[in-house]
Parts: sequence; C-alpha cells; structure tokens
Amino acid sequence: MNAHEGEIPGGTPAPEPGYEHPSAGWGAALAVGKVLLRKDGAPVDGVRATLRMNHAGEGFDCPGCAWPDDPGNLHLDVCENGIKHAVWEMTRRRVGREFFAAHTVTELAGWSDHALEDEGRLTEPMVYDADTDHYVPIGWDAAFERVGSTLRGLDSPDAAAFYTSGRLNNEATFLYQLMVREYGTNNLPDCSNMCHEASGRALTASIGTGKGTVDILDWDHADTFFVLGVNAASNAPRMLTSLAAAYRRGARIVHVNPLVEAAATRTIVPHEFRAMATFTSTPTGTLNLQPRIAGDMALLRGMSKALLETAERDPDAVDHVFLERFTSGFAEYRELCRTTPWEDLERGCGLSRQQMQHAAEVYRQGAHTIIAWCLGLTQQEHGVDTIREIVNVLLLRGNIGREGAGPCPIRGHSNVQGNRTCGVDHRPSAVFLDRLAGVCGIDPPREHGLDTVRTLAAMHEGSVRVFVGMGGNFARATPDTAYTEEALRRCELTVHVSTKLNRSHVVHGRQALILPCLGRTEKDHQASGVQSVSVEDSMSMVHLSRGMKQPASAHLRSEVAIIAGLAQATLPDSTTPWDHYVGDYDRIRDVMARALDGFDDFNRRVRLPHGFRLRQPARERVFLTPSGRAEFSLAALPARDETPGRLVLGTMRSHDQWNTTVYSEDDRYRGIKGLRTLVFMHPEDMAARGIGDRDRVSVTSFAKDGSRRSVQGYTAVAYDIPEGCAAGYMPELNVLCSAADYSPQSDQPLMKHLNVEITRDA
Ligand SMILES: Nc1nc2c(c(=O)[nH]1)N[C@H]1C(S)=C(S)[C@@H](COP(=O)(O)OP(=O)(O)OC[C@H]3O[C@@H](n4cnc5c(=O)[nH]c(N)nc54)[C@H](O)[C@@H]3O)O[C@H]1N2
Ligand SMILES: Nc1nc2c(c(=O)[nH]1)N[C@H]1C(S)=C(S)[C@@H](COP(=O)(O)OP(=O)(O)OC[C@H]3O[C@@H](n4cnc5c(=O)[nH]c(N)nc54)[C@H](O)[C@@H]3O)O[C@H]1N2
Ligand SMILES: [Mo]
Repeated sequence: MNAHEGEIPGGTPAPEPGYEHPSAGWGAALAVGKVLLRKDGAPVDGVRATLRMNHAGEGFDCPGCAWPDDPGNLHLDVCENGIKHAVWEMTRRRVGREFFAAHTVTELAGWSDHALEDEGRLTEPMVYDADTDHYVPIGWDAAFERVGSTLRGLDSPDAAAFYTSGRLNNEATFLYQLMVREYGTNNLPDCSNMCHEASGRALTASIGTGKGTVDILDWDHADTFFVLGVNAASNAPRMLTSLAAAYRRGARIVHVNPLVEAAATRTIVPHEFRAMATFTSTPTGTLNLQPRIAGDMALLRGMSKALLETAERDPDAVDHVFLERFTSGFAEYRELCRTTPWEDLERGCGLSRQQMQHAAEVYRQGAHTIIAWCLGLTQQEHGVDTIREIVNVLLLRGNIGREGAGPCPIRGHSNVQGNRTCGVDHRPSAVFLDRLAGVCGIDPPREHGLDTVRTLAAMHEGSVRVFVGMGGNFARATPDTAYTEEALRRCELTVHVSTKLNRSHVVHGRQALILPCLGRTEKDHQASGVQSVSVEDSMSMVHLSRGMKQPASAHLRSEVAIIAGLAQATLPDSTTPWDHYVGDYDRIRDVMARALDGFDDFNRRVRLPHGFRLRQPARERVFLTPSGRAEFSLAALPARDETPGRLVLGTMRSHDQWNTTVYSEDDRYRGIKGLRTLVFMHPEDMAARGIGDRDRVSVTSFAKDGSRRSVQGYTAVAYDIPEGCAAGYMPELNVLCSAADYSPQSDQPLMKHLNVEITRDA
C-alpha cells in the first residue's frame, strides 16, 4: 500500500487563493527577485554571493539558518530566505558619520525598526555624546579604552554582562568567553536563553548530552518524521528539500502545529529550478495534527499510551531489547501512561483519542523515525518536560543511536549551537573550566553567571551596569519591551558590536558605543592573509566559512579583532597573546583544539570538504547520564489555566522577517499583506467576543504576578487555529511578555504562551 493513503487530512492552509498550491516555488522565486532588485542595485552581487553560499569548503556559510549542507550533494541548495538574509547584509547603503550628524538619537528612537536597519551598514565606531544627543565618531583605540577603563572601574566583574547573538563564529566566540572569564565573570547571556535552552536541558537529562543525535544523512534514511512546532518553509527552508525527498521515497511526515504551516502542504524544493519552471511541486507532509498551544506533551504521551496498549497484543510494537539494555525507568513510564486517562490527554492537547492512536500507529509502522522540533515546543512553561517526552516516545522503539532515527532540535541562528560548544554558557561545567584554565593559563570564576532574563532584572535593579552585545538586538529580542528599555537606559555603559543600526543603539546607557564589524559575506584580511572562520550547524557539523566581498567600509574590523581590542584594553596584564591570535585564526583554532572537547586536530579536520562532525556519544548509545542509561521522564502533564475568557497567545515570525529584522509587512504563506499588528484567532473565539474578521482589537496579557500589559488597535484575523489559541508576531508582541514570566525548567521567557484577553476596540 502506498504509505500516503488513508491519512486523516488536517486543517486547511491559510486563506489567500493562489498561494496554497504550491505553497512555495514561483512565489518564492519572485520574492527573491524583488529583494535582489529592490536592494539598491545589488542584484549581481546578490546572485554571485548566493551561488557561493554553502559550497563545500568554499564561500561563506549561509547566515539564514542553522540547517546543514547535504554532504552527499554538492548542488546548491539555496532558499529565498537565505538569499534575503545575505543580501540584506550586502546592501550598498551606509550609515556614516554624516548620517549621525544629521539625526539626534531622540529622533532616531522614533523611527521604526525597519527604517533604522534599512539605512544600511555601519561604517566606523561611534560614541554617544550626551551634550548634543548625537552619536559622533571615535577612533578604535579610544573606543576600546573607554570600554576597558569602565570595566576596570567596576566594583566587581559581575557588574558587567556580555550578550551573544548566535551568529558569532566559533573563533570569535572562543576568544569572547576567554576574555569574559579572564576578566572574571560567567555573565554570558545569549539568544539561546530564549531559543533552545529547553532542548539542551531536556536532552542532557534524558540522554546525557545536550544536542540532537541525527545528521543530515539520517534525514535521507528515515521513513517516518514528526515535525513539531516549526514553521519550516519560512525559518528552515532547506528542510523542505529533505522532506520532499522523503515524501518521494514513501516516507510519512507528520506535522504537529496549531497552525497548518506551508511546509505541511506542498512545496517546490529550494534548489530545483527546473521544478519551479515547470510548476511541479512535491508534498512535504502526509498528516497534520493541530494540538492547542502547549498541548504537545499530552499528544506525545497519548502516542506512548496507544503504542503501549498495542504492545500488549503485539510485543514488537516496542523494542524490548533496547529498553532492557539501554534505558532506565521504562516500567514506571509504562505504568504512568496506563494510569493517565484518555480524557486528560484529550483535554491536554485538544485532539481526539483516535487522532493520538492514529499518530501512534504511524509511528509504530515506521522502521526509522526522526522527531524534529523548534520554538513551538521550547518557549513554553513545560518545554523541558515536553522535549523529554519526545525522547520517551523515541526510546520506546529504540529510535536513537541508529541510522535514520533520533531527536533533532532545529536550531535558529546559524552558529547558535557553536556558541555553546565554544564556551558561551552562563552555567559552564567544572570540567570545561578546568580545561580552559589549564590550556589558557587563566583562573576562571566558578559561580554561575546570569542568563538573559536575569541580566534584564540585574540591569534594572542596578547590579549590572555595563552591557556588551556581541551582535543581535537585545532591546527588541527580549521580553517586556518597556522594562528592557528601562534596564538598558539605567546602564552606565552599553556597547554593541553590530553590522547595522538597530533599536539597541538608540535605547542606550549613559555612555554608549557602536562598534561596527565585518559581516560573514566579507573578506577578513589579517597579518597572515585572508582568514576563514568556522561555524557549527544544527547537526553538529563544523565547517569553514570565508567571506568573498570587499568590506562595506575600510574602517570595519572583524569580530575577532574587536574582541582582542576590548580584551587588551580591559586586561592590561593579560598573558593571552591577543594580537598573535588576530594575526592568524589558525592559532586560535590550535588553542581551541586543546581547550575544547572534540576539536582535536581542528585546523586539519575543519578543512576537509564538509568539515567534521562533533562526536555525540548518545548517537553511539553511550548515555552520559548518572545511570549510564537513557532516562525515561515521568513528568506530570501541564496544568491548564482555565480562567474563562482567556486565550493562549503564541508569538512567531512572519515569512518576511529575520528575528528583529523585518523586511516587509507581508506574510505570504499565511495570506497576509501589509499588516503586522494582527492576531490570528479562531472564528468561534471571535464570534464569542463580538469580533468580526479584520476588526480592531485590544490584547491584554496577564502575567503570573498579576500585572497586565496591553496593545490596542491590532487587527483580528480569522484563522485555522484551535479554539482557545491565538497567534501574532514577534518582536512587536514582546511588549506583552512579562520579563518575570519564564519557565522554571529552562528559564526561557514564555514567548509562545501568553495568557491574554482580546476585546473589540470601541
Ligand atoms: N527566515 C527566517 N529564518 C529564521 C529566523 C527568522 O526570523 N527568519 N529565525 C531563526 C531563529 S533564531 C530561530 S530560533 C528559528 C525559529 O523557527 P520557528 O520555531 O519556526 O519560529 P517561529 O516563527 O517562532 O514559529 C514557531 C512555530 O511554532 C508554532 N507553535 C506555536 N505554539 C506551538 C505549540 O504549542 N506547539 C506546537 N507544536 N507548535 C507551536 C507556530 O505556529 C509556528 O509555526 O528560525 C531561524 N530561521
Ligand atoms: N516574542 C518573541 N521574542 C523572541 C522570539 C520569539 O519567538 N518570540 N525568539 C527569540 C529568539 S529564538 C532569538 S534567537 C532572539 C534573537 O535575538 P538576537 O540575536 O539578539 O536578534 P537579531 O534580530 O537576530 O539581531 C539582529 C542584529 O544583529 C546584527 N548583526 C547582523 N549580522 C551580524 C554579524 O555578522 N555580526 C554582528 N556582530 N552583528 C550582526 C545587526 O546589527 C542586526 O540589527 O529573539 C528572541 N525573541
Ligand atoms: Mo533563535
């Protein structure tokens, strides 16, 4: 029988006609064309850059997402959003000293985020001049000295925090954490505190190491996929290539998402220009399940329950040999599933028992299953429990540590995984610190540092007075916009290493610096010649990236050079050879090879055609847990807030944005044009509140401490979303996220779980 027959159809895709079929393809190609043409005549450069992205050993790593390159396939797998992302960096527009002379910071603070970034690339270091309310030029050495003297003047190194956005390459990351620890703090908040912290903690608890176990070749071998809480067509478009190939070989692909996203329907594979030309598309899903927001754990447990019921008649439904040899806690888990009533599970996820049984049956029939997930699962109160439940499901059939099977978190920023591997971690292990101390001759602090939500609170109360942002847009990416802005304003000094102007530069401390850096597409010249850097993708492959373009300005420095400059100004007695490292990045890699687990022979292995894969013990069924086995999790199902009238709202990205960078107000696959201040709602929830489609509404969120936050003048859009749920866009809706509302399991802000009331504006 064809594996695709007999599935339960899911909901229907987004309304707008003309887009639902195929859901990518010419629409995507056209959008790329528009971006390439619009960006002030960058089309030729744009195309050339794109053609060099993601090439074995050549060119730069696509900054668009962390999806791996396919080593079996040297063809170019480009995607609309990767091109947009690279081209956005390659704009010909510049934000030079004339620009800052023409606009006060107060004026710029009134500009939209889009308008700020659209001004183009930063060109030289700037310092805030409070007397005139302008940013004015400053030399590099003076800028470094300003930071160094302020940091040296603090009572404690813990009065400074050093943020990282997940774009920073491995070499710069290593030097950054070295500088911070040599200075004396572990205050290393990063974007992953808002992203996949839950995944790392869940996987560490369940299988002993905090990363996924699958690689891209496993995606070629799996016959069953569950894809939860990710909008792949927009945020990891190259995943569609793997899904389409899987569909063609008869694999089953189950999408679990309150919204039926474009990837759950049909797509044109990003690199297949011929398919685009002939309008052929391939389905990338065989079954849609639409749980309510935060219902995934109940659904997964329901799948286990159904599978275990089947196993009473058919012992082969579960892998007894694997369970016996490699796991701990199976008997208790089986009992937990047996005693959990179906009604609780149905209430928990909003799906029927039959749907859960059907999903379990799809799972049972597969020989090799991958379960992938992203923010829909992680930015939840019970994110860690939910991801551990994914592992529970996988363990039942031995779907870990063999070909075509395993857990697969879909990482966000192109090097967010590498940042953690190379030491950006506010909770470093003693083993990591001991080795760093031995190799680098420093005495790193042992107390844990602050993560993102705790840094916000500390800046607010004044215990952190210096904020350094190594990339990113802290002011906008974090929860509770008003609170965050106040926190930044209370700092004595804010420093941002950036490529483009953004909100974090205009919401600043008493003193403020903007330090402009090279982008990933640009040539990085140092004493020994043009340098390459390395990154680690979502599946633990480390490979080189080398920029090809002339830098946007002759004054730009690489992130490596900027960190070295900051370090020398801050640590005058340092014995770390900072200049020596900047002169040739191979020297940084040599020390990383000694300091970091898995990086032996780094310089040679990173130059292999596709780089090398970091060892993940769980992939070999070596579980570094206390029991030495994979641990079943026995967590209770999340309780639900049953306050009448409340909805649960999740914030997410549109198709036409990159985190805090919004390219346009369109969201093509969801049928939205020219509108970002919206909430997607179920028609029944709208009717119950007297709200018509496209009516103006106010959204009020209720934080755990009882505080309320509101937005007015939003537009309600009727959508295929489960009753009781709503959705809207980040970063705008961060105004509704209380900074105090984070998951006790992961410390991640609850960006996909706001308790809200929605009313029609008068
Ligand atoms: N083009 C582009 N690419 C990107 C980014 C970008 O902004 N633009 N950002 C990058 C980054 S940093 C990251 S972390 C990733 C983010 O990639 P995603 O995780 O896809 O990001 P979101 O847009 O937040 O979408 C989350 C999805 O979760 C679903 N969801 C919400 N609540 C739930 C739930 O309770 N259960 C389930 N199952 N699903 C739920 C939403 O419907 C939505 O489809 O993408 C990376 N790639
Ligand atoms: N409500 C809500 N909030 C969220 C999320 C959500 O789903 N909902 N998602 C969260 C997630 S997953 C993440 S990862 C964060 C994102 O948080 P961040 O990583 O802090 O934000 P970005 O928007 O990716 O940062 C954009 C800026 O990075 C700078 N930049 C670009 N390229 C480079 C470079 O090569 N080097 C340097 N130094 N700077 C560069 C540019 O100046 C640009 O303005 O947002 C989080 N916030
Ligand atoms: Mo992210």
